[in-house]
Amino acid sequence: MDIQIKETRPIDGQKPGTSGLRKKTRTFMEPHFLENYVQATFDGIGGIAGKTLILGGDGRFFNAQAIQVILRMACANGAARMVVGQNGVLSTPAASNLIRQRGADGGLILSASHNPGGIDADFGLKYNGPNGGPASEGVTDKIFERTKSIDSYKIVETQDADLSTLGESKMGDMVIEIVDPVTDYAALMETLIDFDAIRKMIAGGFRIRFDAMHAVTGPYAKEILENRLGAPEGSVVNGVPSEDFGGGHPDPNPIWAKELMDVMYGDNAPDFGAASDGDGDRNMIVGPNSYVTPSDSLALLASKAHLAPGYSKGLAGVARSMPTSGAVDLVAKAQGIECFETPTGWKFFGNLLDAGRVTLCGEESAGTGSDHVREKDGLWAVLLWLNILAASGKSVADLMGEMWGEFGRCYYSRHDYEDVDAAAANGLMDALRGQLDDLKGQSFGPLTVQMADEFAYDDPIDGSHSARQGLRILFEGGSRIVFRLSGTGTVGATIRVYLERLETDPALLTLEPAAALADIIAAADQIAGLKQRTGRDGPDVIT
Ligand code: VG1
Ligand code: CO
Repeated sequence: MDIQIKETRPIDGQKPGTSGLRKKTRTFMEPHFLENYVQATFDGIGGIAGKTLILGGDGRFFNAQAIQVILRMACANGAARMVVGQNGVLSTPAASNLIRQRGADGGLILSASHNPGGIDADFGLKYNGPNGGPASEGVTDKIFERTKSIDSYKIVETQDADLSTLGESKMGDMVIEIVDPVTDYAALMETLIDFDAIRKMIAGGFRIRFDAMHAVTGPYAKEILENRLGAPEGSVVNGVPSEDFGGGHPDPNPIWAKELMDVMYGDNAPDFGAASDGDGDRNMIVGPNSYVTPSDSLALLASKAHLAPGYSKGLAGVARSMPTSGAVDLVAKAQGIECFETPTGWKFFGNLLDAGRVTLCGEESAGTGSDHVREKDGLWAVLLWLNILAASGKSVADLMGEMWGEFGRCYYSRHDYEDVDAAAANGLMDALRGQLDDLKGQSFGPLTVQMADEFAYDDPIDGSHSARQGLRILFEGGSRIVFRLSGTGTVGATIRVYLERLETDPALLTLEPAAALADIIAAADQIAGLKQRTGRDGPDVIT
């Protein structure tokens, strides 16, 4: 096969963020943009000659085209085998599972996750290592370094591979194996979750509504919830994936999954509602009239996971990202297990999971997962919830009420200021960083600052150090504000403000979060000058 060496030059802005490289789709489609990044990835991981890689994406616009380019480059770079989801589709957790199950050398996942899709929206690409998890910072740094010096890439000229027919074919010496995206993932779920118990609950009239948001989980949810667990057809809605997610924003939160929220807060609501994001790694859980915050969901799953067969021996430990609420810490303390606080992004959980120190982990941004893969996993969280509901016979609201009664309730909210001028956002963070040392002892309304710092993380397994992971302000009594800049956006800067307060008074466990957090919200503005520096009246998105 004719291997071509194409000349190229470094392209600015190919630094991977929280979860791989995310850019406007049109940027990814510019000459050499994708090719440069793919070659830099191959070079950054020490070449792919003789290796087996998993390849698939969330099916958004440009997915199939990009897969063809990656296959031709993988062939030119000497890969032995590429295992590709049928039609180029794999959910992120399913890709992670395949890497592990096949003992592959790694994988490439094409996704911009919860960001909208389409030619005028977003695209993304990331590399996951042999453990199935997102590349560590050490590896992404190498990839980024390579993007700055790259002068050529390798590609073969050949016709497009057939991505639709299951089975093996060849491109030069490289084997291309097309696999069903759902089969292995569904089989894995059956080993962890009590499908019989859920089937019985559903047969008894328990109603589910799963909103796939026109994204990748549609076929997974239909197979598992409808075909295997017997939920009536139509329990999965928006279940046909589309290249632009039906023109929507495949982000499972009360704002973007409003359709589901309206049903769950309406008359005759189903017993359980859930949604997932573009690439299937996030989840939203909502009972009739009771939305569960992701931080609370993590805590609930940690407290009841033993009800599912895959976790019947209990948990080794748990981990949460720093901005995630402390609810799970309280559960871990009660169980006498370790609880780790990591920077934002799933890559930081990998070492702890690999070392067997934690079984469950999660983030406030609707990501929950366990050691069954090395990504967060939306449908898995939904199934674990269903298992817990079936085994306990309780409702979502009952479970949450009991948990708050036992540990107190961590009122929690995240305020996002999106597409802020980058200089203004950096100015805000720099000014705040400069003030941190002086904040201690200062009062803002009824709140007095106990401690303020910039979060840094020393990985307890490999000792690597990650600096500048968010500014946090702790108040006496345990309330907290965290400020950080998003690392997944594609335009301007997004400032995230995370607000949290633990309430233990039994009479005050059912307040509106906005009311419960009012003093903290006011303090955040006073301390950081959010309104003044962003020129906004308030956040663009509150979750
Ligand atoms: C966001 C979330 C973070 C999550 C990341 C990837 O990152 O806050 O918790 O791990 O997205 O999730 P950031 O840097 O924008 O805050 V996904 O589902 O987009 O892969
Ligand atoms: Co995602």
